[in-house]
Amino acid sequence: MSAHKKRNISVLGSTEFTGIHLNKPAPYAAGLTGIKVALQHAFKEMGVVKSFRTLAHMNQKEGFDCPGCAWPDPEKPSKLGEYCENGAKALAEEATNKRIDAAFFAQYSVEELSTWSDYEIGKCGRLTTPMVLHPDSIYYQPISWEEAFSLIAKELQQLNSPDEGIFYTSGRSSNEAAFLYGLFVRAFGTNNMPDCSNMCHESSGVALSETLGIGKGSVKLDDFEKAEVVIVMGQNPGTNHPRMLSALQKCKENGGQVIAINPLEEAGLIRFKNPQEIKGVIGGGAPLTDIHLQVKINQDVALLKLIQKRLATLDTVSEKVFDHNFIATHTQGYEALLKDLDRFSEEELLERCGISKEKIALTVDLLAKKNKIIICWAMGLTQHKNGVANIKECVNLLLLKGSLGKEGAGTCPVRGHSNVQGDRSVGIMHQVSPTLNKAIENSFGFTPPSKEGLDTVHAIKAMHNEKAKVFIALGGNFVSAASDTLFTAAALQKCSLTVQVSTKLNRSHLVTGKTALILPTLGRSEQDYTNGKQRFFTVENSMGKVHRSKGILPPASDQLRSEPEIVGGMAQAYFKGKHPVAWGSLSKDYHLIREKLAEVITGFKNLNKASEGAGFYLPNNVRSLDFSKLPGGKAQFSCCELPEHQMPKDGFMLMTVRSHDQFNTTIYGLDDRYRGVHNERRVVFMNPSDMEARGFQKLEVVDLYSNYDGQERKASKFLVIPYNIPRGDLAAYFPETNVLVPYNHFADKSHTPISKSIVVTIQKTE
Ligand SMILES: Nc1nc2c(c(=O)[nH]1)N[C@H]1C(S)=C(S)[C@@H](COP(=O)(O)OP(=O)(O)OC[C@H]3O[C@@H](n4cnc5c(=O)[nH]c(N)nc54)[C@H](O)[C@@H]3O)O[C@H]1N2
Ligand SMILES: Nc1nc2c(c(=O)[nH]1)N[C@H]1C(S)=C(S)[C@@H](COP(=O)(O)OP(=O)(O)OC[C@H]3O[C@@H](n4cnc5c(=O)[nH]c(N)nc54)[C@H](O)[C@@H]3O)O[C@H]1N2
Ligand code: SF4
Ligand SMILES: [Mo]
Repeated sequence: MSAHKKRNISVLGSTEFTGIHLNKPAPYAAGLTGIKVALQHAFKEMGVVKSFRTLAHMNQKEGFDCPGCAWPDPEKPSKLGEYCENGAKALAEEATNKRIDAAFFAQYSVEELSTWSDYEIGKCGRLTTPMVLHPDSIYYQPISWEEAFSLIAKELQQLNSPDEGIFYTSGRSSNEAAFLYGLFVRAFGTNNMPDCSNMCHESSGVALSETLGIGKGSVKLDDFEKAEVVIVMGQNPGTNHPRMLSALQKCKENGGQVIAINPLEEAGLIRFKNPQEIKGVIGGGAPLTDIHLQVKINQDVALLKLIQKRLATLDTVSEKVFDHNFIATHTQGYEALLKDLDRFSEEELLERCGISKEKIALTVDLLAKKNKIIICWAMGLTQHKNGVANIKECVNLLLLKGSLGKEGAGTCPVRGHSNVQGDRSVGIMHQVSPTLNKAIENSFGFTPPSKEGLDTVHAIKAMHNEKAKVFIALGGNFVSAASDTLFTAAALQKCSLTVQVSTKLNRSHLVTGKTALILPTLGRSEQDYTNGKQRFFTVENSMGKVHRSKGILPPASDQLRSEPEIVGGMAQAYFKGKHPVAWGSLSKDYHLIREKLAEVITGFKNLNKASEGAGFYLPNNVRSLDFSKLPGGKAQFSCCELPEHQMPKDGFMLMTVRSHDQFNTTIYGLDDRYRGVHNERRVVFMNPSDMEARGFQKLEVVDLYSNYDGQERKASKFLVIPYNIPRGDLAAYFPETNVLVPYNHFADKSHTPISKSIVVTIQKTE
């Protein structure tokens, strides 16, 4: 093979405008339009008959789990359909009738494909056959599975140390696949297992583990029916967890109230027309939010401190505001917290969060009287330098109110990918767990490595420094999802081999190492047969319930392999029979994987038996108020600092968010219906007063710049849209704006990139 020729790859793809038109932001979510749009997407990708047949099995007991988000299914799913508009889009994207075959790759070089937009790339169809990109080529060519596995084994063997390998996971993999993958990576000899959750809820995991002793939430779905107050912070459920709106609706019907804390007035939080009810289709729908606190970006700590201070003042008068019995029995650090709050003036806190005194008073009044409180949150809290502090302040509030370990109350970090929580539970992590290592050693007869591995941001750095040379991804789209797109691209391009186990074509197949492999795999919705017998797998939802999922569609191609088979194939080629783990039998028999998983991972006892039925909840110490593993055996109050930002003159704070028509880097369409934007993604939302001050017209073309540590980064060509957003704040979509996020600026402790608070300046495009 000749020496590597540098390919001419367009890392960012097309930046052409697509023909915007604007409407008023929608006054409600879902309703008839939601049903219509869901079906349009489904029919276009799958045809009418297949759409109805497949949707009828999604989120049903005998069917498959929605490939969209991790929101749980009700105990008794409605036979009429238990999915939302965006679940239908996620399914349509996976179950599309379009195919990418070897002829497609012979026609289009990676150089040409890389100039397309992510939307165009994603719409090409399902990957059907393993492909290789040789160092001297710009065209992918077919390769057999066995040759692909040998190529991987050879590259892995050539590394100077196992720590030169990076093994990424995205949260779509089943528990079985993820467990086997983690086992292979450890057997290979490294803990370099960066995961999409490093860019996602890692801040929640860190904050909750330190304060409550478990990195997961404590509520169950039916707690929403019993809650007196649900606070939805830094989350846009109408788009990203649409069926959560039904849970909020039930809370309201039972007399509960909803507080939304968000710089934007998201449609899904204003009013919900439940498509499963007649009144939701023909009526005006149900109002959801009682109080909207339009906090400035990244000022949630200030807001929560202000609320705690006001509640503390009221408590000195009535003593019924805080749950003193709960505080005395279950917590540590109460006095220190009260003292610490004295450091902050109410005036400063009020000014920082930018909310009116009246709204704060309303909120404090409501919270003072109630003690069944749920706090839900997502990326609006986790993706900041102080992401961990944001969540610790939420825990403070719940502890003060005794809102844990009782029905209708608790923590609810709302997870992203459908099995991201399960993947972590079964051992995908870069941290070392001595208990897990011991259990693996006992069950499998080898000693896993005890050195901490690299998370996402540190894996990028290692590849850039050529300290890591082989990158393998079980799902996902690393180059577009990670921060600092150009830096991340350069890091991947320095690798000797990049491998993507994928269902659909994406940019990470085009921005590659010297050699690259595409290994096509089965999706959720597809049947997984071996020796004439259909296999199923298990997943864990956002509330810690494990249940099974069984596909119903014939596979997109007869060459696809399941994820456990692909992992097993890599392991067999690498170890060549010289390893105590029976990789071959495990990758064929998921029952066997589950047996071993149950032996090794706490809480999964009887996994095989339990996953036959309705599923089961994993143990959760917060539900039983057992804090014995924490200092003093108590839940911990935290004293956190306020965030500091170096704002230049004319600087703005930018949050990078999802449109209504995308799943992370998968672009379903070009609309963001609820925010009134149609047929365009290159937009930046700005307060009309800021536009006036800066002399920007509606749809002015501008460039965004960030400048960290003296390095300027630029995102070119965005259209300014006047929007109801606090002054000084901006919003734009990811992945287009990931070029602006410096890879080496991330949350303290959790290392989550600062994708929701990027300091930028903005200039008219020359
Ligand atoms: N359809 C669809 N569903 C999805 C996804 C998808 O892309 N599409 N992605 C999945 C994944 S992986 C994830 S992690 C989740 C993400 O779900 P979300 O976290 O809801 O997604 P984002 O669009 O990032 O929205 C963040 C929200 O936080 C607000 N926000 C931003 N900064 C701040 C802040 O400083 N303070 C406060 N209080 N609010 C702030 C924004 O205005 C926005 O409403 O969704 C999952 N579900
Ligand atoms: N600026 C900015 N950046 C962000 C975020 C943000 O809010 N702002 N959000 C972050 C968050 S929360 C997350 S979770 C990450 C997401 O990061 P990733 O998880 O890496 O990205 P996805 O776009 O979800 O991955 C999509 C790809 O997964 C593959 N895929 C889909 N289903 C399957 C399957 O069943 N098996 C396999 N093997 N592959 C499959 C398809 O090929 C598809 O192209 O992005 C992060 N990046
Ligand atoms: S709420 Fe999430 S899991 Fe449920 S159907 Fe919608 S996208 Fe799928
Ligand atoms: Mo996520």
